[in-house]
Amino acid sequence: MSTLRHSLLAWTLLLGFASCATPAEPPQLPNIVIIYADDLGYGDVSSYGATTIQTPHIDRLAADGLRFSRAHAPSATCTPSRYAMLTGEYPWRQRGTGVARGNASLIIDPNRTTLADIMKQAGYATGVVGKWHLGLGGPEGPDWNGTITPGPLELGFDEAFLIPATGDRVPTVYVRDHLVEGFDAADPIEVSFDSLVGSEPTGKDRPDLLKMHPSHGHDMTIVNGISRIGWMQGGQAARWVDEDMADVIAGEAVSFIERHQDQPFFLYFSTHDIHVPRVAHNRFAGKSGMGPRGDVILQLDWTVGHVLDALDRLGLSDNTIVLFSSDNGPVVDDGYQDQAVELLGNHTPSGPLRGGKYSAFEAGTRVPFILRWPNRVTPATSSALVSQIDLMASLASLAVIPLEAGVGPDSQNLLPALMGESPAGRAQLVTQSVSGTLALIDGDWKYIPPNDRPPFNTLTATELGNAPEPQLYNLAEDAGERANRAAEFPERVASMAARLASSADAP
Ligand code: NG6
Ligand code: CA
Repeated sequence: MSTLRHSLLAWTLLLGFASCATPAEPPQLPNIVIIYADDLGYGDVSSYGATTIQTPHIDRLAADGLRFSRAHAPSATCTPSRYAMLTGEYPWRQRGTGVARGNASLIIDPNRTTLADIMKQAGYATGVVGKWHLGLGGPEGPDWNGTITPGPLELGFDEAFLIPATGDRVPTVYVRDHLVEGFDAADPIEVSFDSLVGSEPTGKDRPDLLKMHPSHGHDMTIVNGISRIGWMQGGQAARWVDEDMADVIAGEAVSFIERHQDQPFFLYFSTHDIHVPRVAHNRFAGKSGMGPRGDVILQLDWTVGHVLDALDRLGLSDNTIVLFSSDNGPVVDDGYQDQAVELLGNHTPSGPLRGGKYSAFEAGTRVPFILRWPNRVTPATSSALVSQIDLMASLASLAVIPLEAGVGPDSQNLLPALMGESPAGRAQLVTQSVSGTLALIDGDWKYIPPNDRPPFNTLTATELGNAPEPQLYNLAEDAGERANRAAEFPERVASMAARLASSADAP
């Protein structure tokens, strides 16, 4: 409460100085809705150049807001990107921030100040809906049959409705606040990522029971005709139906907005789409002509439209920041035979960029990023270099909440860039690939240090960006990272290598 008063006082003082008058009321802080898509590539939406698929609702955001061409997820996979966005700390500074198992413990220390804590301090109602994938529970992991804590409610969120890990990982149940939604004590849930539990069929043994077959991995317990990563038994009544998931979580997101429409609210709405398994509702199945991957892009676009319509209906659009982005770049075959490769046609999920999900090349982390706030932000495009890791310091600045020392150590206040008031973003940014390769972007230049890790993942057909020699690209001339300039610019290579090494040592 005292921090809330502090924030309001700061606003009053700020406005008093700015207008030389004493405003009766501080202006109401904008609501904030982050719509965080999963595995959506730079080239997967029509406002970023896709032509074979149309995303009119996402495009509506872009037309009415700021569309960034050089915005990055912190990492090329989900868990580390989300860790960094919520903590403002580069994920590679902390062990255990790689892709989390479905029964992982909470990987963010509840004593840390998170983005949600900052928003709460500023007086916001805070909620998270959708994919979590940051682990749940203490060191022994989540108690699916009891109180699941700590989790988002211990990290500054007032409310949570979660897909605990991913759609392709067990347990295939939703968690509301501290409990499995629809839990029945007579049918307890058991989960393992080490060995079979219970007697339910697996994709490995009973492929005849599958409606979607794995292409690699994903051959354990079958739920809703789809085999998953990990084994589970029990919780039958609580299990989700993949086809209904977009409707369920979009409904939860709108419900949160409706219930908090009279106060500033902060909603982190994290979609399952377009992650595997790609199982669209009947309204979208077969509609894209590109198979399930295209269909779930249409479903994601509907989801965005559903939220925007709710804001319009409630009269909230003008003073709500809607930020749309993705947790990492695109992948076509991510482990299920869903015809994504066969039906891709001319569509290029990574747009003009090289690589994809998992990669150190640009398409691993450079993602769509659109910010709409009609009351303040003039529609435009921006080429400022920004990262989702910067939301913490930037939104803290917007809400006039000072960050204490050590909080959000890698987050930079880029509010002027995010508001379209300055063309300048970060001077430099470190990105992370699934292999752990760190790359440094400095202005127009990108440096990937030499390493012996695999250059290519044959299962996902991804160029991982690893090479035994140093790589240096000029992104302004060569966004597709084709011409390695390292031999021409040895001094730049040496200086970027030194800076990358020192940033890896200390914040
Ligand atoms: C990989 C999975 C992939 C996906 C990824 C995490 C296999 C063979 N592949 O291990 O399907 O789940 O993890 O994706 O199991 S993320 O977007 O949540 O980071
Ligand atoms: Ca992802």
